[in-house]
Amino acid sequence: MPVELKKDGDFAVLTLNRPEALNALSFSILGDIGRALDEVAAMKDIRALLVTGAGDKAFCAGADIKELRNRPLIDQKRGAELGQSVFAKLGTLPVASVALVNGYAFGGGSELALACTFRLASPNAIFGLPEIKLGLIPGYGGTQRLPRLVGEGRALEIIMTGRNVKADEAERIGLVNAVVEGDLMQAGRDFAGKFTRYSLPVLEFARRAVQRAGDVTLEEGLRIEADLSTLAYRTADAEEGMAAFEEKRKAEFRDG
Ligand code: CO8
Repeated sequence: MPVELKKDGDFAVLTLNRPEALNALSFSILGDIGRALDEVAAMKDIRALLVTGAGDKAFCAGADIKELRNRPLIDQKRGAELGQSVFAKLGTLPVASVALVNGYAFGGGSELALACTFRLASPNAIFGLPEIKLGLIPGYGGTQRLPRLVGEGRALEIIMTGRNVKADEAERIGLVNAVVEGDLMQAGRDFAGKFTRYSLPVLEFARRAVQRAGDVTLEEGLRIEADLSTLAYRTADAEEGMAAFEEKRKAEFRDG
């Protein structure tokens, strides 16, 4: 299967499994990712999603260029909308996602990683939005999500030159949360393990509030924060967290 979804303890693991084409995203694979993310949204007993690519060479080399070439224009527009809507699902999942970038992440591959909540990279990871070299521009969210992470000037430079961004630079400019040596899957579990013991709905409120920061005015953002922090305050988990503080014990959250 070109997209595999399995459960591994507290985690759902989504693997792009088309290593012979460096996990390139055909339209059918985008559809598979969308369906897999719907399944993740319905999973009851997971606390985070890990996203990775099969093989040791690539996370994902982007949209399938051979397929893109042969599509009529109307399908291309639908293709961009499909990619955008599938990747947007990552932002509305009830759990956070961590992209484990284990090699090339080009074009749609970088955009998939950008749509995840967090990104970890192996030292050989190489990011890029090389669409300009194909006479294209990014179509699966890159022009919008990259500047939100690294700033407009750097995003424009990366997109307009199509240049590669190696792992160490990606970490320096905030494109990835960390570069990790060794077992990237274990690093992903350890990274997510730093937040998965907290209340899931409250983590979701935090994600929703921060994700809106790049979209709205400060005034509107503060209103969103006030609403979401009030929702958090009303949970039984907030009651438990504050009681545990006073009673000098570890809080036991129940995701409600
Ligand atoms: N699409 C299709 N096939 C691919 C892709 C791809 N994106 N990337 C690699 N492959 C295939 C190769 O064709 C090759 O297959 P074959 O053996 O049958 O020839 C196999 O994967 C291995 O690749 P290489 O031999 O090229 O491996 P190298 O190690 O020499 O090079 C690279 C690795 C540098 C990653 C190179 O493969 C490469 O440059 N790939 C293309 C990267 C790229 O340009 N990605 C951006 C694509 S465009 C995009 O993602 C968004 C477009 C906007 C869409 C909007 C819709 C309207």
